[in-house]
Amino acid sequence: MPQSDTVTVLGVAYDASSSYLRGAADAPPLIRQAFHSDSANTWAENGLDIAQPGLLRDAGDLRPAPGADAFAEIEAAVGHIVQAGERPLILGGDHSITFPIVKAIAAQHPRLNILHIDAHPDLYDHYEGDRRSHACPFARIMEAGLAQRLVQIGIRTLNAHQREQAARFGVEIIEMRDWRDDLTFDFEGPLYLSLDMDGLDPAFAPGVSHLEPGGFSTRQVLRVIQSLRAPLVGADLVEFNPRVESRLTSMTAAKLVKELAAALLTSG
Ligand SMILES: [Mn+2]
Repeated sequence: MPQSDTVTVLGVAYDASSSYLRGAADAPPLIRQAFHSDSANTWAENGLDIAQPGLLRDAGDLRPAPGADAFAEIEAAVGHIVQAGERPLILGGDHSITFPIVKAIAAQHPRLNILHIDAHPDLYDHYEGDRRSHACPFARIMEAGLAQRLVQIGIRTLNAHQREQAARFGVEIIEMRDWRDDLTFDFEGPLYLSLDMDGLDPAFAPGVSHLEPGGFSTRQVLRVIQSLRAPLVGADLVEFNPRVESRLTSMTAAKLVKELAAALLTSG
């Protein structure tokens, strides 16, 4: 049974901090379309129909205007959701948006933990001179002291710089090559989950800008989401790039959104 307030879905149509390919800004409407597709139903695997009235609220898409301070707009929009006592489920957009999202959530939850699923640690101090790049959000989050713990899983692209950054910030990384399916995660206090679609293997989610083989199956990610043991206060799903592939990846993203919503509604 639901134990928390409403989950609010907000799309963030922003991909200007992508370092390689644009297109992630096109993702939110396609995820919604897949979610509402007649090919599937709205029941999560735990038996909760998340389309029941009152559980999900759709706040539409935020589409920062060129030249606007996109990060300030994102932080303000997520702040409104959190201050209303609702739990944000953000559909990206490139991964740079996680910094302003987490800023807004940490303002309400100062002892925040983060579980980050990704092929990449996104810990660059800057990427090609850009400190707001989608390769940097977790460096910004840790520098700002927004998380008491950051645990990263699915990682398979560490280089020397990012290993140094992880050591500097005390990031707990479980590299993909060390993954075991019986791992579980316990957190003291509120939890935020950031899900980069390229954490999955490209066989399961080919519609991403940075195809990185050797990742999770959809079922492995579902199991992580379904076995969280902490109060989940927010989540994002980012980096789906429909210009690379959309038919399979939009359905995979919609399935993950459904399970994330169920976890937000029922976790601790
Ligand atoms: Mn990534």
